[in-house]
Amino acid sequence: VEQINKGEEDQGIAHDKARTEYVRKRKELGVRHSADELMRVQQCGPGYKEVVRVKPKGKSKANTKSPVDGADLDRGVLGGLQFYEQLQMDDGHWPGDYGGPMFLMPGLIITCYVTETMETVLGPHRKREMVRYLKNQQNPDGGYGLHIEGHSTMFGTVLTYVSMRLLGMDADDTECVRARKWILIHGGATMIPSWGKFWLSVLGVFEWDGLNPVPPEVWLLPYSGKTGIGYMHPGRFWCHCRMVYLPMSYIYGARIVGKITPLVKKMREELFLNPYEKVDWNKARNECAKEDLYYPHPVVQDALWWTLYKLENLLLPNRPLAFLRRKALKETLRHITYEDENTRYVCIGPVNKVMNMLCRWHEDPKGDAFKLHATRIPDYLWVAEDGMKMQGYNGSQLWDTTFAIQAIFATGMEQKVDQCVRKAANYLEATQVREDCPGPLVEYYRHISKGAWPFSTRDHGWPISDCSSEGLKAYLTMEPFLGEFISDDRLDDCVNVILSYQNKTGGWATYENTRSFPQLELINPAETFGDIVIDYDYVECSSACLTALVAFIERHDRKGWNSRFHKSKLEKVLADGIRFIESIQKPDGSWYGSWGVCFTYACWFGCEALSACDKVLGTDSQARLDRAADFLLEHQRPDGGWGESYLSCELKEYSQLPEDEPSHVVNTAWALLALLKAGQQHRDPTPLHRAARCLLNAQMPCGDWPQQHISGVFNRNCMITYANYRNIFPLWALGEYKHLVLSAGEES
Ligand code: LAN
Repeated sequence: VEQINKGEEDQGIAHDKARTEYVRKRKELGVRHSADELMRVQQCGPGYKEVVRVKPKGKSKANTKSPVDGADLDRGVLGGLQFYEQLQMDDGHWPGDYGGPMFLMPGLIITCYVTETMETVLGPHRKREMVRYLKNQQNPDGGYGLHIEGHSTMFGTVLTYVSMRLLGMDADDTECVRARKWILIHGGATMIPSWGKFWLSVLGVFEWDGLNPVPPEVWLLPYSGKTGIGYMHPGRFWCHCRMVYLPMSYIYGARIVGKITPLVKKMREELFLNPYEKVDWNKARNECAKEDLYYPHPVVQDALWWTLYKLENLLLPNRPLAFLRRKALKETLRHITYEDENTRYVCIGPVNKVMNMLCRWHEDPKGDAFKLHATRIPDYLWVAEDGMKMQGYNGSQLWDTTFAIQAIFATGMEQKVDQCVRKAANYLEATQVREDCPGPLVEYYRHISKGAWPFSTRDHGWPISDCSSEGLKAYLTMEPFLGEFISDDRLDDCVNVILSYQNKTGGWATYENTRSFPQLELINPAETFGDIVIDYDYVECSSACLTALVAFIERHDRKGWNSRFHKSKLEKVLADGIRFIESIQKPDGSWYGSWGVCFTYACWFGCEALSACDKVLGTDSQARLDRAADFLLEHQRPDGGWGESYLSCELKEYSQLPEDEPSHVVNTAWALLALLKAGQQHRDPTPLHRAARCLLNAQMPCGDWPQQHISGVFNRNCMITYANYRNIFPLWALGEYKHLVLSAGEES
């Protein structure tokens, strides 16, 4: 026992040390914020005017105590609406850049290279734009980050280097020389994290021996919770983790490697400190650059990999357990095929998309599956002013549309953009998932989907708790204006999905219920990501579900109850849910956000949930709301806005943007929305006036708002762009401000 305790203590200390070192390094490197110009408006609708951001002339001062002038406010809101209306697509959604991560496109490029489809799948024009993007994203020190705003990492730099070479750049091109220098100074490519080792092995510039095992045999383990081991079955993992390790284990198990071309041989010489033949692959298995280390492996994990590494010898062709490997490859391919067919070859995300494509090529290079995969590559590509990138998903279409709808109605000017509203309704209606995946669902570890809304498109179709909820809320917001256009039955289906998602804790996770224990995080092999192994409860998801149920109850109360679900049942769900939200409110009144930057985002969700449940259940939440408001007010900036750095997400403490930068319109809007929900207008409206003024001051003459720092995040450490947020949230917040503050003023 003493030994175990000591082991855990050492492990804890090692972890803490690595973290401290990481934080120190982070600060020392300074934060590189990509220039506004690089991130500027991507969407050009008819009438879009390029407007240079100049310091606004004669704008009103942030520090006056008076409310914003009503006419100014109306002008800003209407201008914002009319601008945003122009960006809408005919099918009713708003397209937008969903880039940010830098580790995605290399997977695509390597897959195309290995499958010899660089010219057919990508072609000269895309390749040229991809080169432009990679050149644009280089950090001043020559390296590349995990995401566009991040400090240089081995993961970003090596994968980008390899991509540039595969896209046709010469080793002597300036960008390559500088990137290579960064790599060699920081220890060479053996220091790349495990996901990078994986891609390099596929390409043939790394040896599979230098990678910790990803055995497909784990898919043959029993799933049942009755056997303790069942809780480690990958079917219990967070779906993104599961769907990445699924094809990864197939590719690892089958040891897929592309042709060793002259270019590959050159890269073997370019990336390492030693000659390739002299690299110590066994040592390389556990190496990782400290710039990349967000989640250092606990000792137990290294022990586990060591054991599996030894076992691997028995599983290779012509060894005693080769039959097991064959069986496991067959089983994983069955699941890969299921995922392909049930997402119409879009796949759940950009990582498994290209890995699945590689697996299906390996299965049959001339087969239909591989061709169908190739046709859905463009779904992930986006060309912007900085070049062509691979997005973090096949887009955020449905998600943005639900928020856009709620924002438009918050302004009270929906009649002025009538056509736009109707088109958005059309997208919402068309995107609801109408059927479950083919059964038996448990055999494929899938949750129900019937009635849910996905994050992007109906073809993608994976159901998500908060997308379903925001979809339902958007519908209920529009119904009084447009009349019924989704049947009661379909709304009930959606509620059914939402209820099915509630965990025993009372909270809600993302795509599925939580299926195992947080201790499973000990075997998270991805050094760059935190909390990826199981699906956890989140304040964002829980709040969206609660507020959707409240809106649903209110609708039926208004129209006469006509639902499969009893009100009392829903109230019980709300009571459990709000207790969960309360339980994760921090002592300082805030919540930590997992999918947006960060405390401002989460406080908005927290306050929405408390205030909505208070209305229905009388939970007496005012003291909690006041605490959340106090937290936000503490971080209001001199210009009246909020500017939260993405470092909040990594460090889990509120981090301000540098003082000399203007506040961020999206953070400001979230904070303003949260404060309004918390009832700040009844305590002291001055901070609200200042925030509203800050938003109006930042608006550009064409009605757009500037694209500032990146607003989205996943897995604690990687950032992702939500281009639509800069339009949606200022409109929403100004709309609510107008109703709650100005009308209150008029009444009094
Ligand atoms: C998303 C995008 C949407 C997001 C919200 C709906 C906003 C959130 O409230 C719940 C989580 C979810 C669904 C989410 C989870 C993680 C995703 C899928 C992403 C951020 C988009 C990209 C990211 C995915 C994991 C990226 C691929 C990288 C891996 C490490 C597999």
